Amino acid sequence: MTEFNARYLKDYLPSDFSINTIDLTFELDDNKTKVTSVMSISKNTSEANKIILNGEQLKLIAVYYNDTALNASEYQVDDDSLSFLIKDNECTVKIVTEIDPENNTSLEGLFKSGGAFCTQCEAEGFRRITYYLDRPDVMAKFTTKVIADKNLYPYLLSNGNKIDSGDLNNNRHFVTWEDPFLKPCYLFALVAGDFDLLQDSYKTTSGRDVRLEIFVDKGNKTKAHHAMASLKHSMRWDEDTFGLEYDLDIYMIVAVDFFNMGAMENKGLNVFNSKFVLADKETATDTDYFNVEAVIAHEYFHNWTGNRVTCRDWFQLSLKEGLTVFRDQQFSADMHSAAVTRIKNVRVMRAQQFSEDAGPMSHPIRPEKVVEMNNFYTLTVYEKGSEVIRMLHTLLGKDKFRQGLDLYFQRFDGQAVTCDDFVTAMADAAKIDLILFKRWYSQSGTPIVKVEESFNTNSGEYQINLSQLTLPTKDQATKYALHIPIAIELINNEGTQSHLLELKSDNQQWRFSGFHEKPTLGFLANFSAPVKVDFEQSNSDLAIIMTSAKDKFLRWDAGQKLFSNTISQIITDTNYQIPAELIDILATQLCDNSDPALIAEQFTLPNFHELVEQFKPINPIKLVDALDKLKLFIAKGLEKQLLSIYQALADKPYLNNAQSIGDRALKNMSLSYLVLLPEHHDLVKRQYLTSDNMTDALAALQSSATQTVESFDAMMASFEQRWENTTLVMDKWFSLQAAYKGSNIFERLKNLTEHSLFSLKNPNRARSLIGAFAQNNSRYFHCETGRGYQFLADQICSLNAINPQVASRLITALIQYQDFDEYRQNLMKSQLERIAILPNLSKDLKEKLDAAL
Ligand code: B3K
Ligand code: ZN
Repeated sequence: MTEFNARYLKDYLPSDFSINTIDLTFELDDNKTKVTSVMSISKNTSEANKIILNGEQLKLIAVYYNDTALNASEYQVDDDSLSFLIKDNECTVKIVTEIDPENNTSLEGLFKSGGAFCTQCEAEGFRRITYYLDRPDVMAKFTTKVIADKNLYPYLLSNGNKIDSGDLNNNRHFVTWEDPFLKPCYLFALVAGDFDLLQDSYKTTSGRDVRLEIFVDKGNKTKAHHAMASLKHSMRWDEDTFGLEYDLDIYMIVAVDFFNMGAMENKGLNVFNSKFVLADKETATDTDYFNVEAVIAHEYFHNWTGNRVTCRDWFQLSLKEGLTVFRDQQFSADMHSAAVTRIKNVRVMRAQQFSEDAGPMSHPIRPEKVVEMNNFYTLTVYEKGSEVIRMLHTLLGKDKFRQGLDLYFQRFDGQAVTCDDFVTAMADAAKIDLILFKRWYSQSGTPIVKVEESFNTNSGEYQINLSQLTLPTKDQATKYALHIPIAIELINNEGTQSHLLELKSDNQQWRFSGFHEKPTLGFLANFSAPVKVDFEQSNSDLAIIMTSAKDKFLRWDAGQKLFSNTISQIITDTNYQIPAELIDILATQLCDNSDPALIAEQFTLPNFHELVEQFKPINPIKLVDALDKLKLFIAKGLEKQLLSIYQALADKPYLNNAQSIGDRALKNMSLSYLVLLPEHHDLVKRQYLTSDNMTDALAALQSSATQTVESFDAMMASFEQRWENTTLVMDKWFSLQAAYKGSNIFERLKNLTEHSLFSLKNPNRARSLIGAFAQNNSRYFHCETGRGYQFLADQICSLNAINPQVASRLITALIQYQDFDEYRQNLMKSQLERIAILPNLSKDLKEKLDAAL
């Protein structure tokens, strides 16, 4: 078994060498692409003599030092490096390598997606293209010449501005690109293919004209308009909000079907998973529209937070990712309902990040130890990282935050820096002390904040005691107190007060006076910190918050708490009768028709994963049963109201605006309850048959999959026939199949993996079946026979050889076995052990298995 070495943040050393310029030439070929790299290299210290370049899966053809070919005794080459002596302070090195893009199923480096060549270099994929100092603090000026067949690859793209193009022999042509900005190699990109092109332009506030180009597969141009509009909105928003303008004359986006993640912010040439570009009403849901806009914005915002100022080393990943997620979340909140956007962010934290933070791969937002960097593109680095930036925003206020960001760019534009540099800029601009706050960067785990309150009727004084505790995690035994901003509301008849409390030690008290009766405490308004709250509140207090809090997040959260309290009772007491007052409380929320999207969120129960996090270790089937029971209780109790809401909205025409999107969310929420009552199954079928948009069609099918509605298979067959040639829609079809709640699910899964359109080589397709099953079909994924775990493990074993990154994502559902009862822990562990003995186990899986077993 290969041993993989861990790398540590504490071992960081600056590079001995700089690469000042790199001129690349690609002669594209499916299996033998020739890459010629000419680099001007200089020494950073006079002691430096041997350069060690990173390189993997490369065939070395030749190395030249100042134009003289080195012979084999003058360099050393092994599986992951090429090294030789650098005798001069400045020199030129030329390296020729050969690579095989067509057989590159890992989708890192240069690979083929459909008929097109494209690249993915972050984090360490450039070393699969050529030998290089593949680290983000080595920044060079790139010039790239791309040569390929003229008919197959009419578009030849790379970063920056096009400076030359022309014809060559053998029906080939070339284009040369020059990127005027220094950049690390992870931001390098190349695309060659035949596409439809959507063009537009944008004028920045300072008057610069920018050409906007979106490249999509032939026939998909009409589906690129939403992405283009989203790009222009993002550009405008970043100018208005942060004074940040785009800096090149051209911004290109290419959509490809084979992609490991969402998208990549390469300078001037973003490469996107087509899922986050293409949208029209027939094929994309309202959620897809939202996500396209958010990902387009995210990658665009990286141009400043990521590209202009980048990371010194990969341990600093949250420097760019946490900050950019925060920026895209703020953008989405400004474009849509701020409350609903915030609720969606919080659900991700509670359902997924909290469990990552408590699981075997627990790490701080700035990890200290990494084996495979791709394993650290996590919810912790991204989403919790964004929550940390949001806390700074809350503590500093909007204006000081902006001043801090201005200072950050003023100090570090064009450099590769650290999270500490960022926080220091914020502290200097706002003139506040953030020393304690920095602990959020180095401490993993989710703090639990315990709330105790008391009221003195004689003095009218209300007191809150807060204490914080972070439990030990796999990576860190000792935890310390953090600086936690806690927004609260004190709700009473005389008017609600809002306060921001700064909890900085293990225990702290606050007193508020002048009350005639005890106020109701709305705790953690807008989810002001990524913490768990330990606070027993009565149903009547929760009901007050649900109707009277000023902060909409608090209203929603009180409802969620009411649901989870009820679920907890159902689980612990099999004879528990859900109180009828729950229906009365919920009924009041249905009457408020000001924000339909928010009502839909209020009626969405905390999901399985959020509840596991609260009740672990737990028998998952008991939890699924309790959720089903509560849902049915609500469906019966509010049948009339839900039906009348449904009927009032059922035939409204499709529009793509906030009101219409909210109406659809409310209607489909109602349907998800009504479908629990067999007498309403016809609604589902009718909606599926009459819908003219994917949101409604999918909602009908989803309800049918989870309730095994009789017509499910017939509807799915018609759906398949209609969409078999539309890749992104077929991904939805596979996900619906995976969510099916019938006991023959395992036969169905087997057939699905043998379906002519199924392939593990396409990450979206693999995730749409395997990921969706593990994530959304908890009843069968966790079924007592262990077949659910076995199915997942089988697929991971196959993916290990094909695409380690995708395999490593999917294993999350198995490594968090501590969340479940002992019986299931053992079943899950035995599957993990089976994966652990695979020959050629990838570094990605090995790191996670070592942590979990
Ligand atoms: N920076 C990329 C993610 C790269 C992931 C590499 N495994 C996309 C993004 O966060 O915008
Ligand atoms: Zn990002």
